[in-house]
Amino acid sequence: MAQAATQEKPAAETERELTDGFHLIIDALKLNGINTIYGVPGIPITDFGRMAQAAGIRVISFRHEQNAGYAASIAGFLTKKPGICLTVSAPGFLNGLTALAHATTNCFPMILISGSSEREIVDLQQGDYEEMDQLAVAKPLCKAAYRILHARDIGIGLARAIRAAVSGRPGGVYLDLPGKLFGQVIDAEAGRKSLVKVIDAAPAQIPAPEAVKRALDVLKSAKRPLIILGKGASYAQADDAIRTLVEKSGAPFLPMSMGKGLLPDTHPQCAGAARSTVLRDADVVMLIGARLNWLLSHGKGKTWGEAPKQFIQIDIEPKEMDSNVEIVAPVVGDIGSCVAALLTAMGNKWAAAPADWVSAVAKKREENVTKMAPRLMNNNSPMDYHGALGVLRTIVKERPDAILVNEGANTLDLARGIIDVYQPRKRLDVGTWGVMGIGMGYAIGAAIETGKPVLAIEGDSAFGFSGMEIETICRYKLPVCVVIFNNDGIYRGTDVNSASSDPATTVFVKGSRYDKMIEAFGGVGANATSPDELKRAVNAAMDSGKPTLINAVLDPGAGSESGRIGNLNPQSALRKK
Ligand code: OXT
Ligand code: ADP
Ligand code: MG
Repeated sequence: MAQAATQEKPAAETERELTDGFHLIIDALKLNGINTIYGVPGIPITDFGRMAQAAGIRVISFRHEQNAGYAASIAGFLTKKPGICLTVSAPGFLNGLTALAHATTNCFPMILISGSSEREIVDLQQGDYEEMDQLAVAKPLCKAAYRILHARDIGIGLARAIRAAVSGRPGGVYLDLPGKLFGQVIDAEAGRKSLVKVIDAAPAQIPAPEAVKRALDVLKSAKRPLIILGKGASYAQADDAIRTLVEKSGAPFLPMSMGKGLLPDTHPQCAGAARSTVLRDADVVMLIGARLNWLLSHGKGKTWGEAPKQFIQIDIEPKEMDSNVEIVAPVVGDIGSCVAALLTAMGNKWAAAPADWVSAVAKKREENVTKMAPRLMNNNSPMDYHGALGVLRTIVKERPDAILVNEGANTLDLARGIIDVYQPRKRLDVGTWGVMGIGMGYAIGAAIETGKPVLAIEGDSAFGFSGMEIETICRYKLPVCVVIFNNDGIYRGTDVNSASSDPATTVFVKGSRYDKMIEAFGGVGANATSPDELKRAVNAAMDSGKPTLINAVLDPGAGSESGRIGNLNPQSALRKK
């Protein structure tokens, strides 16, 4: 707080306590329990970052705003509070915008706060430093976008941003702070009074009793019920109630990628290893926090088989219902309230799912698990995916508390199936867009927010999108172990360009040693050429908690085009067979 001190003013006024935009934003964040900011400094927010740090907010400074944004987005997912990303104007803002759009797409609460240039110059397009109408650019890519022009509106502006991010379906919010705002001075008492502590930011949304009854009537009629648990169910933090519902229903459950761990993948009702079977044969499907988008083949077509299906859907967003196929029993509300209402209405006499269906699914699951088991034991050098993932699977089993971050194509798809997850919100990955680049941002966000060790399993291409942040990991001494599945390229390292001396579009420098990169910043590097070496290196990293990067040498021929989603690649009708 500053004291007004101008000789011309009367005495009463000179003693008036003043505050400014810088301090009001910091006070407003703290008042609302926001204690961490992820960002990159520069004009006009450098001093703001310094002051926030001095005021006790943790300010994590990145090398690129996109990674700071991904960290903020996953902080939102993990904590149910908006993750904050702070950037400079135009280019920094645009770098952060991908992550904001990603947060919106994935239903994670996040606020992108960007400094911006002088409004008068921007609006007349007179060429200011980093000129851009950021508010207009952000609007289509987030839930809400606000600009604060006056220091007295900071409290209300931040309250609006918080509410928009976390209430209803969570998502990204943009908050535009023109450079001039930070230095605006107002009376400190008036400033204090203008701040808003948001009460009940994400109010419970209780489902209608008739919707609950309708859903249970449909579920009761099922001969082959299935429950699908999506990342909305993980986000909801209604873990015990969800587990009770699944167990009471007796139905097989299928976790989506980030729904894994709500119930352990080793749970007897888990149908993760019988995915095709349950999607094809189920007659009633209850979706909890999962959309019928591309990841579930839109609820129709070959994946879902010929047998007629009835869908029950639990979601906070009413417009999600009937988005792809008819939902016969929509239950609109927050998952915690919906599941609690379902459990109450089920009572104590609920008949568990038919035994023949449950045992048919279990049989299929055991067949698949047994078929896979020997492949996970191989000690090939160079490694294949199964050999490498076999040892990582055991390490995660022994350390269920660790958070797994995962991206790539084959590295992603095979790790998702092979590595069992035992606790909620322990698997973080590419999400709804299948985006490469979340890796190091997620790893940093997860380590900062939870204090738990992080194991990031990265394709060599995927890692490249955020690789520079290993310096950030070393700088903040975070317990992150990065394992790079190095098969010399995107999908594989064996493509050849026969038209010129340029390398093929999907291959990288052969035999790269990514482990050397982290050594430049004082971290631990290791090169692993066999599953045994990989196991030793990862265990050492997880025991020490030191920032570590392991270059896991994979056979360049291992892997298939686009992993498990090669079918989505358009084919040229003119391509020679
Ligand atoms: O039931 P069936 O018989 O069908 O069997 C299933 C399960 O039952 C069974 N299963 C098991 N069996 C035994 N034991 C266990 N425990 C078990 N668990 C499961 O296994 C099968 C398969 O199960 P799954 O995986 O559950 O089922 P399925 O059918 O695959 O599920 C369908 C999907 C759609 C739900 C699933 O596939 C999925 O979630 N997919 C997500 C895919 C995704 O998002 N991919 C990322 C994008 S790919 C591509 O776009 C890439 N790019 C382009 C790019 C991107 N993305 N972003 C940006 C910003 N720029 C560019 C790039 C550049 S990937 C990429 C880099 C790739 O190279 P890297 O070097 O990084 O990686 P590598 O490939 O490793 O080289
Ligand atoms: P997945 O990719 O795991 O299938 P999606 O991202 O497609 O999951 O779906 C998540 C769904 O969860 C979204 O439709 C979102 O509206 C919903 N959701 C998120 N949080 C809650 C909540 N607290 N209560 C109810 N629904 C929620
Ligand atoms: Mg690769």
